Amino acid sequence: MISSSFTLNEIRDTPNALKRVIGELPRIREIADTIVNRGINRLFLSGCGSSFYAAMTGHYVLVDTKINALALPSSELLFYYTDAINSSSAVIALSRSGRTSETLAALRKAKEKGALTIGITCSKDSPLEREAHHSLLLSIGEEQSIVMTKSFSSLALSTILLCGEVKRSIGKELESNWIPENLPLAASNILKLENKVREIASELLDKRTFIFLGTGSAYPIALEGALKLMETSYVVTKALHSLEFRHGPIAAVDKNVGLIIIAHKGKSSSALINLIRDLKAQKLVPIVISNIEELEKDIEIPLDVNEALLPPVVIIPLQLMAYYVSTLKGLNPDKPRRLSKFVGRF
Ligand code: F1P
Repeated sequence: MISSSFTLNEIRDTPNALKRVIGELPRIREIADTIVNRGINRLFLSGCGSSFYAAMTGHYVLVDTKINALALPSSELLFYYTDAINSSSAVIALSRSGRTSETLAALRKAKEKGALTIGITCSKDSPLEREAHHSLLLSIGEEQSIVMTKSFSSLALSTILLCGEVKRSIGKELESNWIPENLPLAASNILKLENKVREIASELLDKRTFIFLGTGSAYPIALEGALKLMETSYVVTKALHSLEFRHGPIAAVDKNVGLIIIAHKGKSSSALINLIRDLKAQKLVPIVISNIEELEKDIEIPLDVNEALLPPVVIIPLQLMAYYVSTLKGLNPDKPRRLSKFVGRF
């Protein structure tokens, strides 16, 4: 096992990164007002890999508004949606490096089509920061890790906050449980569960496949959790909308498959409680990560806020799980095979 890992240290630095992002609220409000004052009616949220999943987390904030928000991988936006982009559109492009080829190409195309472009990045003076009409630079400290950790939480939180501020700017009240200030402390508390997560990981080493389930804002977390495990531990993983699991995939599950449910307290709580009860009745024992009081949990999320705000914190135990499955298998998550920090050509 490796003794000191920058990937692990950067996961542990997430509370500080989240504080930094919350400190950017004045700038986030400015950008949100620009979007609203321009009369934007269509918002494309895009990125690649983890940045795409971070972009997805923003989408859930705007579903009950007149703004049509759609999250897409940058390549899909570029290849299939450019005809839908015009001067009433805004493209919010996320990229830790600010250098990913498809993301830059989509941004450039969107500019050509007259869209308002917003870049969210952790990399100062990157092409994304320079070329977007407006950019939000997240100064969370250099992330050495190849797989995204605190940068994922930071990109997700900034996107969620930006979409929340867009909502506020169009005159919609944010719910009383919209309390982003509670996230850094919750992230610190989750990190105290590291030993428990390590124990859980140690019981997963013989699994050949993993299925991650999530509804609403937990779905991008299921996707990102599945990606983290694949990137660090080289196992095949799949993420599904939780209730979709019963529509076919359940047939493929046996003792070689690890099943993980991310259950956010919110609109689908009662359906998730029923789902988990039904799975247990069929002798399927999922690992449950949740803040729903009524559920028996393997990892309890100590945070009771609007479910759209949960992703930046809920991803932490999944990152730790990926880290420990990897190291307990004798792999090195600091050096994932074939991966580089960004993909610069397509
Ligand atoms: C995005 C990304 C990462 C992934 C891999 C390659 O980079 O896809 O999510 O882990 O290392 O790059 P970026 O556009 O956010 O810099």
